Amino acid sequence: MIIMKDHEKTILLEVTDGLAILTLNRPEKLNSLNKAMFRDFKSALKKISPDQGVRCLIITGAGKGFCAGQDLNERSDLKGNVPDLSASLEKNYNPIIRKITQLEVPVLCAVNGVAAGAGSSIALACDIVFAARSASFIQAFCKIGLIPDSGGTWLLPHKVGRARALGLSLLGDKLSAEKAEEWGLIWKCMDDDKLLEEVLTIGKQLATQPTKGLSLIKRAIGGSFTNSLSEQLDLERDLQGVAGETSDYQEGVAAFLDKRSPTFTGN
Ligand code: LHQ
Repeated sequence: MIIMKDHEKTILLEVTDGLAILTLNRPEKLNSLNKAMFRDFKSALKKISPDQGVRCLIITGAGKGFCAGQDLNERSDLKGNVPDLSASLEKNYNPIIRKITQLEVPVLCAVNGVAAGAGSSIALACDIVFAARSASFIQAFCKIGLIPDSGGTWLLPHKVGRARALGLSLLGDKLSAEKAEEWGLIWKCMDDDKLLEEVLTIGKQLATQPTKGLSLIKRAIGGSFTNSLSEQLDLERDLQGVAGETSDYQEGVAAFLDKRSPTFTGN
């Protein structure tokens, strides 16, 4: 029997009253991603769905960093060998980004410290990104001859536009959380000692909301990046049709008319 002590688990997952908190847990290496962590990350994300009682997810990091991207120690044996980075993206990073963006619950990110390389992409793939005032975002890829990956070349221009995406990616400079908020890269930055408490309050609230409706909002907003206005109107028509069939819609209207607070089940 293998007994895992908490400090040996690369990912911690805690679910309380529909709110899941996923913590990247290799604090001594700024939660950089190694093989064990990919395995545990993917397995934890499989547990996040309304069917399994989860109605909101918070992703954060243990210790002083959020995530420093790929664990470069796993690349220490390169010594002239040509690594297959495409395979690494296909097997590990891309499935994680796809999964996070396709989850049928709101995903909040509490960026507690530096988010570098793929660590930045993971944070930016979440639906609402909060960051501690002392946190920063670094497109570290260019410093080691790589391109922003894990969605970086899509997420950055979509969020901050071409000029800023290129500046960040080609220079690899540290972007402060305050600047990230000012540029619209993230939703909000907060005082360090308030970050987790405030994100938890928002997460608990979201875990009581009409989960199905929220997941449809995510799909609609997601669709807008590739749709024309006309296609988007069709998508809204279809998704609103689904939203209108939920019991939470019935409850929302009934509660409004009764002048009481609604009790949503997520369905
Ligand atoms: C680390 C790391 C790290 C191991 C800090 N690895 N130990 C995808 C496809 C396939 C392959 C390649 O990559 C990718 C995606 C990517 O993510 S590529 C980008 C990889 N990440 C980086 O290049 C960032 C490297 N780290 C840094 O530049 C700095 O550590 C930052 C700016 C993030 C933080 O700097 P400091 O706050 O000064 O912290 P530190 O450098 O002192 O780090 C603390 C410890 O964490 C230290 O260990 P030590 O044993 O010396 O105390 C670092 O070695 C370790 N660490 N990042 N990525």
